[in-house]
Amino acid sequence: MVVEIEILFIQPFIKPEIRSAFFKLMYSYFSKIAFFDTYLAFQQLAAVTPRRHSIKIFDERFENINFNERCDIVGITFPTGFAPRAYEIADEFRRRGKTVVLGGPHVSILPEEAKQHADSVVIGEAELIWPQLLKDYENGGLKPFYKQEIPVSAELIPPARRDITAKYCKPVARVQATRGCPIGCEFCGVPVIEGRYLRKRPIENVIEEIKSIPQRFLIFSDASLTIDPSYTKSLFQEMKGLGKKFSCFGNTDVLGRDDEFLKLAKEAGCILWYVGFESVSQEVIDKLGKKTNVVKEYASVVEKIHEYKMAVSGSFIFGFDEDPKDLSDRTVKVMNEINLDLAEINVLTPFPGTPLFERLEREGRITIKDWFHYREGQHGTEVVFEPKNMSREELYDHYDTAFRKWFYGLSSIKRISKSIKIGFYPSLYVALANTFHI
Ligand code: B12
Ligand code: SF4
Repeated sequence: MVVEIEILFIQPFIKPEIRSAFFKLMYSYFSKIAFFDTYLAFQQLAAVTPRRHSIKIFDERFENINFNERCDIVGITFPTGFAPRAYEIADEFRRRGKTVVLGGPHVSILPEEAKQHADSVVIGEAELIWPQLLKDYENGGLKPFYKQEIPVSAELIPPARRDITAKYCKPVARVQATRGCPIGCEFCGVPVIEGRYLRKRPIENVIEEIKSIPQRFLIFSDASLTIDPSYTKSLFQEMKGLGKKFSCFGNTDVLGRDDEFLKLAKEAGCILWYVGFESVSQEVIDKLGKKTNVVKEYASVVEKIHEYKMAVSGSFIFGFDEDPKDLSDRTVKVMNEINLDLAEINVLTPFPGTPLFERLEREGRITIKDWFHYREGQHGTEVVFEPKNMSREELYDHYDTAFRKWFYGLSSIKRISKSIKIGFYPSLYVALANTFHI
């Protein structure tokens, strides 16, 4: 029997009633601008969904969920910080008799927790599992858990179906060429979720997909495009002439040294590199296992990327055991000295499944397990563990002080005006991101 399943995908955001007044204002007036892209998870699931089934989507960043929407299966994706909201949504749909399926980074680590709010839980990647789950549903044999035991081979990752999010009219699209990261930094979920082996999609598949994307602006969702420089160089070579502008994640070792890599990136249309600098202390870097980073080279890395007319967004984390007492002053000073165009400051967050979570749990230092606070610096962030050389309040204060020093006052304006030198698109992005703090 051929059955049409009505699928409703939901991307949860922050509970409407706990958004602060400022956030509500931001949400109602600016969210459509500030969040300029849609995410890949459901676009990938849509790509492997048989065409006879229908798909609708609610991204709670852009619209409220209609709990009366007609559907058979509700699929929800979320990272840890959004779990409480996701479970609330799941429970509500189940009360209304819908079948709820949960997937994504949080449930892949804690499937038993997720199962309390779902009819079925998908553990790991779903390109191969999702079609099987739909078949089982059609046949009345939905299983409680589905698990992708070994990572999906890169050749089997299909081009994402972006038509399912077309109603949001976003100017930027996401694309992914590789999955996995072998570096294994203690705090990071990527090696846990995508594995430590770098899987590379065939370049022709990525290029075909990019050609089919209507948006001119792209963001690569790859954890790092510098892990295999020769693969990425070939990808960039093929992107030349496609007329795209893009941003992507990369590490300091390659970006600080490989002129050919940077030249090809620029020619391919790269306007911005997101770089995980993490800390201005080499002791911290060594301890967390980020083998790519040498703190005294940070300034020359940024200079080199600027030389090729691309902007740099640096990411820093506050809360490591070896962090000094003058953490915020010292970090913001270095951020300014190395000439970053943009920055992201995060509070160290032990996401379940990471080596950091396991260590802090062993040491009895995790004090909050309400997942709502596992946000690294977004609205609702708290320090969820006992830091070593300062109190939780002092750590939060360092984060807050650094955030204010970096974003408020004249410093954003200075960065925006300085970035004019690196060209129209990079400086446009720098202006937008400094203004909206993204
Ligand atoms: C690109 C990216 C972003 C982008 C886009 C976010 C997004 N949700 O796609 C941006 C920059 C906006 C972002 C923001 C954040 N991110 Co982020 N991000 C990533 C990254 C590098 C890739 C995500 C991606 O696109 N993967 C490709 C897609 C196809 O894979 P996927 O989402 O896992 O989905 C697959 C499966 O999981 C499964 N699946 C997923 N959902 C569902 C649902 C159902 C129903 C089913 C059946 C299957 C299924 O099927 C998909 C296909 O195989 C990951 C690291 C990683 N490699 O996972 C971190 C990661 C997901 N992010 C993380 C975090 C913490 C955040 C932030 C909280 C950071 C912050 N301080 O703001 C926010 C949260 C925003 C949000 N609501 O998602 C953590 C999550 C850890 C955790 N346990 O929560 C990760 C793992 C990185 C890390 N630090 O360890 N992120
Ligand atoms: S290099 Fe980046 S993606 Fe890889 S483990 Fe470290 S933080 Fe995660």
